[in-house]
Amino acid sequence: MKALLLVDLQNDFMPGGALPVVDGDSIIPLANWLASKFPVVAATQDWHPQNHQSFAMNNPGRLVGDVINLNGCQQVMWPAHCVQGKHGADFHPDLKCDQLHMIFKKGINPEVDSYSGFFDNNRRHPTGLAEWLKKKNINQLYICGLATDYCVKYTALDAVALGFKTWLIEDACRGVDLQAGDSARAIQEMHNAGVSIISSRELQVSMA
Ligand code: VGL
Ligand code: ZN
Repeated sequence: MKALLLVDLQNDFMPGGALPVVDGDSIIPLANWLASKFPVVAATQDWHPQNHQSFAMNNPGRLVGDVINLNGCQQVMWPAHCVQGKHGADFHPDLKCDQLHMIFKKGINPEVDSYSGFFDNNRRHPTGLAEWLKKKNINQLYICGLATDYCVKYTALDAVALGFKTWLIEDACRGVDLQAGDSARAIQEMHNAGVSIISSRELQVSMA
């Protein structure tokens, strides 16, 4: 059984948002089309409390882009983003949320970030996504969304590690690219770990 996972299609990751991904909004129509083609569709939602320790503003003296040690994890300092209940944490207004069967919130613990849709970065706390997919007999997972080099990457790496046959729908993702080339390197890393990289066109052909 196949499922589609839409990663973090939220206002703050769109142009004009707090942590904007270039062209992030351009994948929304594709995400809506993909969601209409899959029998099972889930989404992740970055969902931080105001005092989240991944925010530079909560670490005096730290600037956005700095890397700190946060409770044993390497942590990039981000602008405050996806704060629970705020507009920035909402899904893009054009995303057809009626096509989502389940939403998994992550990054709720202020002391640890959660890039992956499956676990906190310290891998101690599952979000429930793996259980939910297994209960639905999903063994093939197609992933797209934002951002290629962070939440999409870690979600895909966890998916293969958990035994799902995993695809990255490459043209339905966009990256942050703090360093030039980060997204391309992330895709290579996913490929090396066993994630199949496909385009939405190839997927469309294979589904026809
Ligand atoms: C993300 C940085 C911080 C993402 C979330 O969705 O890729 N990146 N929080
Ligand atoms: Zn975040």
